[in-house]
Amino acid sequence: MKALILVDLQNDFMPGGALAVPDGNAVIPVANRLMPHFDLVVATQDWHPANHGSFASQYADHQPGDEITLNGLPQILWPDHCIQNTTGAAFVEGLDTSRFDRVFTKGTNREIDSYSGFFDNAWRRSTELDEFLRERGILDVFVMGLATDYCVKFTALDAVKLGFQTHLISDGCRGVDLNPGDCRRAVHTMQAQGVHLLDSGDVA
Ligand code: VGL
Ligand code: ZN
Repeated sequence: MKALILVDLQNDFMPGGALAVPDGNAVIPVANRLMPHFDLVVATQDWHPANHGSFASQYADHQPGDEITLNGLPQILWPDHCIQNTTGAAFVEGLDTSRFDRVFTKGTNREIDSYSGFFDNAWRRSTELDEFLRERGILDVFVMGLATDYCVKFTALDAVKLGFQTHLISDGCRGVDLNPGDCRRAVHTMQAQGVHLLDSGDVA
């Protein structure tokens, strides 16, 4: 059984959004085309309280892009994004959300960020995505979405650690590249840890 994991296909990550991922909108048609080919489709949704600790606006002396320590963990500071119940946090219009079997929200605790769809950044709290997939007999997960160098990367790496055969749909991902080369390095790291790369055309 195969699951498609759609990572953070939300307005704030689209061009013009609060944390725009260059060309992020290009992956929406890929998601729509792929969904009918999977046994299960799950989506992650970045879902922050307005005072989230990853927001640069929470600190008088910091800007987006700065790195701080948040409760003992390194944390990059971001513009305010994906605030719960705002348009920015909503799934992109045109994305066929009727095909989602379930949505997993993350980043809801202001004290810790959550890039992976499975766990927070300290691996303390699970979203229960792992159990959800296992209970349904999923052995293979296919990951795509935004952003390659953050939420896609950590979702795929956790999937490998949890024992899923993990596939990255390359043309279904776009990244932030805060430092040039971040996306390329993220893909290398994923491959080195056992993630298989493929194109959406190889799936369907
Ligand atoms: C993401 C930075 C902050 C992502 C979410 O979806 O990759 N990146 N929050
Ligand atoms: Zn976030």
